[in-house]
Amino acid sequence: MKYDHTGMEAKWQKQWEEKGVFHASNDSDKPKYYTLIEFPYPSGQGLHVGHPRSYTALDIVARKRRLMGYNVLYPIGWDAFGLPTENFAIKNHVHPEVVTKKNIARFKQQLQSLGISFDWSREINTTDPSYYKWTQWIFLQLFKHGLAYKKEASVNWCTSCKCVLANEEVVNGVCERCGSEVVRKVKSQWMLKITEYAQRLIDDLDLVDYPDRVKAQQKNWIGRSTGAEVDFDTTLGDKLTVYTTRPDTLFGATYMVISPEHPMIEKWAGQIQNMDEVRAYQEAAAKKSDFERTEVAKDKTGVKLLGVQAINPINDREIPIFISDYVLVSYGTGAIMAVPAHDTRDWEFAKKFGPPIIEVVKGGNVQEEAFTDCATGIMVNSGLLDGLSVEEAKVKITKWLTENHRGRAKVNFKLRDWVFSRQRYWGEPIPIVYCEKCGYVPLPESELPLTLPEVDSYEPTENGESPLANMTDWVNTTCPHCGGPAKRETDTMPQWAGSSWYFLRYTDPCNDQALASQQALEYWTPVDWYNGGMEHTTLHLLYSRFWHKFLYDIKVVPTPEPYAKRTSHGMILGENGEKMSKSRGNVVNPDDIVKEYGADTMRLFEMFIGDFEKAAPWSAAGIRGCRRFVERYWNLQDILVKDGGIRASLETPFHKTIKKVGEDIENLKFNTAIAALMSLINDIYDSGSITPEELKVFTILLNPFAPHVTEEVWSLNMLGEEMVCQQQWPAYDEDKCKDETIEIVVQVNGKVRGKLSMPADVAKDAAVSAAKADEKICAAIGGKTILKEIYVPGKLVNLVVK
Ligand code: ANZ
Ligand code: ZN
Repeated sequence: MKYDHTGMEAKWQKQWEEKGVFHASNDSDKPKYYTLIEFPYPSGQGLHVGHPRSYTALDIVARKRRLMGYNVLYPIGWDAFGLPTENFAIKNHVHPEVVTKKNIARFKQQLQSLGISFDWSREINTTDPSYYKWTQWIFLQLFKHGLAYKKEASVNWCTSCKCVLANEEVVNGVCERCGSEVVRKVKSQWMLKITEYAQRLIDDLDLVDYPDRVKAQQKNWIGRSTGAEVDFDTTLGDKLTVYTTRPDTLFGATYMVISPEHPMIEKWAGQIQNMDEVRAYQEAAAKKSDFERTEVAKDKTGVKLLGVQAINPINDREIPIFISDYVLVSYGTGAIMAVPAHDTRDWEFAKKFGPPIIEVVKGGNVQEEAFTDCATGIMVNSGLLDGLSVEEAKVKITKWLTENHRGRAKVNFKLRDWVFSRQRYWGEPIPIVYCEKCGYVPLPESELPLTLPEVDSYEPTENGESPLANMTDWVNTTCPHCGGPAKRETDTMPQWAGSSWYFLRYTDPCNDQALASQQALEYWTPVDWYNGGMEHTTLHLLYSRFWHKFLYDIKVVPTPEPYAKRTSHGMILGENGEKMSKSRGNVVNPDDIVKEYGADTMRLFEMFIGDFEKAAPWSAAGIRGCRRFVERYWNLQDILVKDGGIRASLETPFHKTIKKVGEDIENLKFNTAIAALMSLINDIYDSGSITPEELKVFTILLNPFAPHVTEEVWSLNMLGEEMVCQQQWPAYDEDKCKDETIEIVVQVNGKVRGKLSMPADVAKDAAVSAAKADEKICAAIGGKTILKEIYVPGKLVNLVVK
């Protein structure tokens, strides 16, 4: 019988679902295991061949865990709010909900055709009011704990999406989503105080098993630094405070720079003599992104404030104050002391604008080659600090500043609070009303979910307000506090809201009393193994850790960290090695592959394509190779004998393969696991036949990778009761993993004279006697006297003769 995947795959998919074999139980005596992949955004393009790489990998883990006797939760859902759907809706005049439904149906059908063992009974959808009710509920808790607040902020504004972006969504100065220019704009925004958790988000990385590169990226993004705040008096009487990581260089601070948005500029507007020039500069700076402003390479610009000077507290010298866009308002205090001898950007600025450059660390000058090593230098031109090392000087100056009330030690973080509002329709409404008398008032929890109203147009308004702002019926409401007239918040939550807690909902997806029951959370969390993209490291992964820590603090979840283990897959590229995209014409549609070769082949190929953690190009030849492997497996049925266990000649290859496949799966080495199965099948064909027991073990080992064909072979040949996916993962015997006989090289006076087959654990005496008894070796010795017998265990015997 020829292998034909058509029909076979759909048949098994139907049976699995009908029998609910992949449905996790919330009431089980088995140990639990929670595997998770990042749930997809159901875009209009359908599934990409990149999606199954992650899904298949964890499917293999999930299926293996079930075979090992675990109660496994491997859930799936839809992260369905977001801009692409909204933009499609605007363009085609259909409701985003309709678009979303259609896209989900397509994704679901595609995913099911791959035979991933998702628990479809727990499917969730972030745009479902019964889901976003709890997203809104978490927002209210954040608000009640002072972690959600509204603020006039200078934000990233995408000129094309007409929408605010978080810092994390701005990549190389452009919108992460659409690639358009991002400018700064002052807007009143809802913010979440992720900064309050900055230290814990760093510290608790010690509690989890994440790849080093993921931990490093999160730490860099949070950007903890230690230094000091220093207060500078000014000639206008006001104080200007700076943040510096190098307080030791205070004697070299020959000017100050404040950001163009610094509030002191308005206060001083009457006294600053060149205010026109200042205003022009402010306007130009507002049009630039933080990325452009802080680029080291860029030409420095700025304006000196005429009519005011600062006073360096360490030597009472008057120094000029500039505004320049390389100082950001959002970091530290928005003001710096500039030390041109030891900071590259200050040096470039001083070269152009003239303030003196005073060296204070010998061996740490910007122009010296050893500059990067400046922290190893010795202090000079620095009064009380002269002769000290940089580290000693930092301690001494910080003490001096503190004692003289001119400053204090300070820890700073690069991480900013999370801009949490979007001026869009297709997102969770923020459950807050504004009352003239009472201010921002939370909706009573009993009024959740606050559902999206039906609107006719989804376009953002001309002034950048959300389309909801035009829905006066919906907007005008009464204040839950005083009963007076009030207005609803018209901004909605960002794309990242629903995904910040979705893994909790899977544990108890239909609960309408709580986001999930205490019991379900106790049993299932934390997630045991979470695989996702590196691109989410400083977005979703960080956001969800923050929400989880907050939920832990208010005793909603039982653990401080959401995910015990995180892994990350590489991208699948086009055949030409470039990122797959329509414009490059190198997109592969998974539907075509499944149709032509079958899901089992597709899955095997996606796992065989290369190192799981690295990018790998698609290969049509690779697909055909995997298809041949499936056919070879199928054809084992032609050489199947009536009965028998694992034959002695195949015992070692079988035990070795069981061990290798099991270990490789745990270590993300799916490609070498498949290679081991390919090698075992060669050994089987070499032997000319296969016994039922051998076919049974091989089938179970292959099942997580190729679940359909293995079920078919299992049932056709009646290899056991129930389905393969309900069997037990085979055990191996360490002793039987060793090759039984090995080749030992025999030398006479260092010259190879023969190779002998011996037991793997042969001892010296036996090895030497066997060598001496061999005819060829005897001839080589030729009756001479043996002076020395050398044995290298498992490798060689050398006889020294004379
Ligand atoms: C004096 C100095 C001398 C500095 C020196 C550095 C080297 P990290 O490590 O990233 O935290 N800085 C402070 N606030 C800033 C802002 N709002 N915009 C731009 N730059 C700012 O960087 C801290 C250093 O970056 C601070 O230490 C300050 O320059 C600058 F040899 O102060 B330093
Ligand atoms: Zn009120």
